[in-house]
Amino acid sequence: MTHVMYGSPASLFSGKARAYLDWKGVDYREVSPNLQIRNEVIVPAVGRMIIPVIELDNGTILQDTSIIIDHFETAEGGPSVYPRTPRQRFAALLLECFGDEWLVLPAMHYRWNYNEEWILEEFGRNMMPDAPREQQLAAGTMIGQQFRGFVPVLGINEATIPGIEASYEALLADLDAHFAKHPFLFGSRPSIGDYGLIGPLYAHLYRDPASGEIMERLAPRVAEWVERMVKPSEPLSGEFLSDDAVPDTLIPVLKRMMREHVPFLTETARMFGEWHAANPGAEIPRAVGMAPFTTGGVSGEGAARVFSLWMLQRALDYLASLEGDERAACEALLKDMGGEALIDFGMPARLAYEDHTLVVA
Ligand SMILES: N[C@@H](CCC(=O)N[C@@H](CS)C(=O)NCC(=O)O)C(=O)O
Repeated sequence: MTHVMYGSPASLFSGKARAYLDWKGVDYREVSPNLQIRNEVIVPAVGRMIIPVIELDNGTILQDTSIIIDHFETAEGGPSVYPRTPRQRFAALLLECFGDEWLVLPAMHYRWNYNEEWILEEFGRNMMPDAPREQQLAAGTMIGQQFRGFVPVLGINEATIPGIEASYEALLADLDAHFAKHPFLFGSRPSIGDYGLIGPLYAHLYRDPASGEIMERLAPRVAEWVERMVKPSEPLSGEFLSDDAVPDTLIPVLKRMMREHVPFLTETARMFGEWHAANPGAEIPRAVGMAPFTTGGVSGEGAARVFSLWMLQRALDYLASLEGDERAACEALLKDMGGEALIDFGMPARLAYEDHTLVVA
């Protein structure tokens, strides 16, 4: 028996998990979840409908791509996507958080404002491959409504769209310059940071046709990196750069995270602290209100998602584990990227992900 991944070609986080599993050489098959899998496997095990979900060959269910990746890193051994040296590892964890939690803005904007009809049909094709087109469109529209509903909640609207597009186009230019010099973020091996970025940059921003045309036109080297990521020609190969080098070409990308994402995370943390003080022991909600953000010079408000803090905590835990020269090297890197706010971030409560749910540890 092999492992099963319940996932879908159009899903952001399925793309992250799939790219990793394929590079890692994991023996698995991917199954598109139908209603029965949803009701009999995913919802009973996870408590809600979400993909990707992995069912291991021993029946264990894993959810959350970071948990899935960490499971196989330990279970399979062999070359790792986690750099061993401090600056690279810390920067890679930051970029995983940035990709997973911040680049959903451009991903969802371009999908729903440039590819809506296509994606509704695509959802339908995945659900009922043999049905006539009209029926596929009707089924896809039902599923699509839920995801379309996330768009305003994330803070994507007429006022913020110009900023989201300006920021995304500038990010593409920065990444295009980086990939002119390096195949992956930190050398010739993909890192956990590459897997964070591939989620949004594959399904929504490369595979959706109108988005893919934009990426090919503005940043062809980013499109080539996407192809290297999702069709690894040599799994388990490559090296991270020597001497713990973080390429200069990544500094603008990290600066963007510090400038746009970190203030939003800081406000999310403050709001979560208030919520936690007022609701001790209560189940953690997905969002603790709407927090202000600025992207591409334009300001808006988006759902303050507690999960984003758990992703940031992964990077901050690593920083906290370092001492002496190693810690000093990471703090110097933070200063280079304008990330001093992360040195004493002050997470209001420690978070843990237990039984597929966020809890205060
Ligand atoms: N952080 C999770 C996120 C998974 C996720 O958001 N999956 C999306 C599809 S790409 C989903 O199923 N969303 C349903 C929902 O959020 O209600 C992970 O890394 O697996």
